[in-house]
Amino acid sequence: MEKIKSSEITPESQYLSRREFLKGLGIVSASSMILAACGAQSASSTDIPTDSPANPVNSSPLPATPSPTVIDEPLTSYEAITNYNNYYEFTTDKERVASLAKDFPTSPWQIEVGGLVNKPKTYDLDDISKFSLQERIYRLRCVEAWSMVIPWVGFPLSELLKEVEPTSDAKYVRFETIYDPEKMPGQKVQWYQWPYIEGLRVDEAMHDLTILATGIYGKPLLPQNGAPVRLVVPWKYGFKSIKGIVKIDLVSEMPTSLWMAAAPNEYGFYANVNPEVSHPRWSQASERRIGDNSRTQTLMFNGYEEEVAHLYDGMDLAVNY
Ligand SMILES: Nc1nc2c(c(=O)[nH]1)N[C@H]1C(S)=C(S)[C@@H](COP(=O)(O)O)O[C@H]1N2
Ligand SMILES: [Mo]
Repeated sequence: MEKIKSSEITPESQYLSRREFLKGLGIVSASSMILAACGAQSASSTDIPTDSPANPVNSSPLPATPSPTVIDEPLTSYEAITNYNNYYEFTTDKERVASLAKDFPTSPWQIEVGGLVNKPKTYDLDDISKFSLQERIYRLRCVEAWSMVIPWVGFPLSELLKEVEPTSDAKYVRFETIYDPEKMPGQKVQWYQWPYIEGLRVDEAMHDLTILATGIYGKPLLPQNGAPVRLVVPWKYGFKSIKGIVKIDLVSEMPTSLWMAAAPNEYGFYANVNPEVSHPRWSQASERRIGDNSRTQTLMFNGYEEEVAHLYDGMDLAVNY
């Protein structure tokens, strides 16, 4: 396996010129320029480890346009993002997911998209690579009250959904993870109803913040982060962001997720991050930031209130948890 070439590491000058370019388009604020200058927000220029058994960095950087959203908080290190994971298909031990998932084959891979659509289509990795990639720097807030700031690379889910043309009967999107108990030892644990299922309302799925991610820090996703393709819905608890997707169906009824089936009184369909609605067993008012272990206040809709609150107008968020 080869090391990262120095030419792949974006020098700050180039990074700043990307920002200048965005600024020209009017989508970077003055404060984010200052952050960029401080090096606080650079997905592809810092913290990328060289090759190690736990972190096989073996492919070229993904070509992505810079993130339209910039967060006034340091990025979580690549090391932490790739070594502290929830992926119950492998194990419930966050620090062992990376090693158990290391050899999980993520190519070839197909995603079957169907249900209530005019143009069902099975996507392979080549088809997926045709979507134009963007960097999206998002907070990830796990329902267990820890969080990270992750520079994803991906594309809006809406772009894929538009290709398959949902019919007017389609109200929800149902996602399914690969089922392969021989390679995913956690799937032999009978307590959970495999495969992992998640769901969104169609309007949530079409929201621009909702992406299908294929990379982190400008590198293709590693198996532990849900390679080759996983969902990222930044205003919802992390468990909604389903990994290793093989099936996407447009449906008329609200899907039952793995977590709704496992503990319906603890995990609802919406799972919007909400500091005011406690988990039955713990408060959601604050969170532990992975990396420095600092305690920070949890924000309504994980800080994306302005963008998404309107989706829930008139809904009681304590009932629709
Ligand atoms: N298929 C699948 N997707 C999953 C999970 C899982 O166990 N299986 N865990 C979820 C949870 S609880 C979280 S917090 C995030 C963690 O993503 P990360 O390990 O890439 O940070 O993935 C989510 N997606
Ligand atoms: Mo989570």
